[in-house]
Amino acid sequence: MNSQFYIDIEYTYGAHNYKPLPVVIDRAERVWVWDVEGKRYIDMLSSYSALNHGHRHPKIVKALMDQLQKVTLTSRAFHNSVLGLFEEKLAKFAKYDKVLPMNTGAEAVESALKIARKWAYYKRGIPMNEGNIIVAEGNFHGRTITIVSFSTEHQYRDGFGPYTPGFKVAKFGDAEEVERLIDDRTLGILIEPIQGEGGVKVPPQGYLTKLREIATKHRILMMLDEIQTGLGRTGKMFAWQWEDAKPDILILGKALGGGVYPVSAVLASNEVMDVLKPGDHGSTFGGNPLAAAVGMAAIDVLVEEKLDERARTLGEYFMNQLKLIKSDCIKEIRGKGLLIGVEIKKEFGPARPFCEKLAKLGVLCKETHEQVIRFAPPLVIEKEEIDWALERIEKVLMEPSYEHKVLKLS
Ligand code: IF1
Repeated sequence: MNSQFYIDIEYTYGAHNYKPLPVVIDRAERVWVWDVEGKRYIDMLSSYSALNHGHRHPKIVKALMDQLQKVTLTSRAFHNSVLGLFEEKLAKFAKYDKVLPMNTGAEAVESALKIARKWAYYKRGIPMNEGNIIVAEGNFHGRTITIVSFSTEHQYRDGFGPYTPGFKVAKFGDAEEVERLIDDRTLGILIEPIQGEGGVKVPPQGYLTKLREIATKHRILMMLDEIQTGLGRTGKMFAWQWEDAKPDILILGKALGGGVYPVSAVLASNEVMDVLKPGDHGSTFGGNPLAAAVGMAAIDVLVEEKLDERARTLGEYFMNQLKLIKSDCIKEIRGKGLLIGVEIKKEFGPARPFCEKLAKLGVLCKETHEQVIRFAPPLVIEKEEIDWALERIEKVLMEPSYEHKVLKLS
């Protein structure tokens, strides 16, 4: 069967909630994927930073295969011989007292909101069910109804009301506005250290530190969604480490599953996490043996292969090389570590056609919003592989300048 066959049956039988590039991936290894015709591509999206370890990392695949031979699912009605080891490893790795194991990022975000609210009503004296949480304009935290209730992106909310109340929106990067919005019902702040979907928006240096100070001063919870920025992506194990801004609640997902299994988690102190009593919250698959085994291997590989340092040094190299490309269509190049966005000037059209041209040349990436091409390769990428991609990126970014000049002259 050829690619079109797979594209057609997906279109016939699958919901049309995505418009994928016309690439049908059949096989993957580290940073490379092959389509059904055997054409090779370099993966510069990493499934939105879920593939920090690369495709099918041998140590992570082995952990999954070994656990498959023992027990895969027990529910939390019983204990299992892996979960506690994973919780201990993750708690010590991220330096928190306790871990709530979940599956997807949105589930972890929802769980964090529930924990924060319960803490506010039972520990902080905020009147029951009257709390509010401050979020950022341009936020992306998942697709549940509560989460899209505080999205500022029309399409993510349209047709999904009525919406969950209890959220206030502050301009991203503006700590002073956050403080102005705090009232006697405010219980927390939920922020992405860098807004991925928002267009790889990096806040001013010091923003996270100011949020940390404000949260401490007003005794409200600082919650950081590091589902995309965490686990080495920005050049530190956690993006908050670029400043002195350790959150009260840390939310992880994506790469915690090593690119082979959905694993997410909420981390907090005993004082915060202990508001959850047996029966308060749960999940069929949360903390299952496969997730725990893979989660432990994912943490081990991050540390053993120093994937945070790789993201820092290779990210600097990638960013500097991109900045040498003298293309008229580039408005800005921004990001941190191996989370990089190239913003295209509006007069050169949206970013999508650039991604389509790059795919034809064997480079897989994705536009975020209209104008930004996001480059986020696996952190195991080699410098030579970045160079391979850069050759093609430069070719595509230089093309429109030529076309644009020719059109302008004519
Ligand atoms: C889609 C975006 C990225 C996330 C952050 C929570 C979640 C995500 C910071 C939810 C998930 C994914 C979801 C996927 C596309 C992708 C995405 F474009 F949607 F926004 F990465 F930027 N917090 N992001 O980035 O985690 O429930 O998906 O496991 O929904 O289209 P999830």
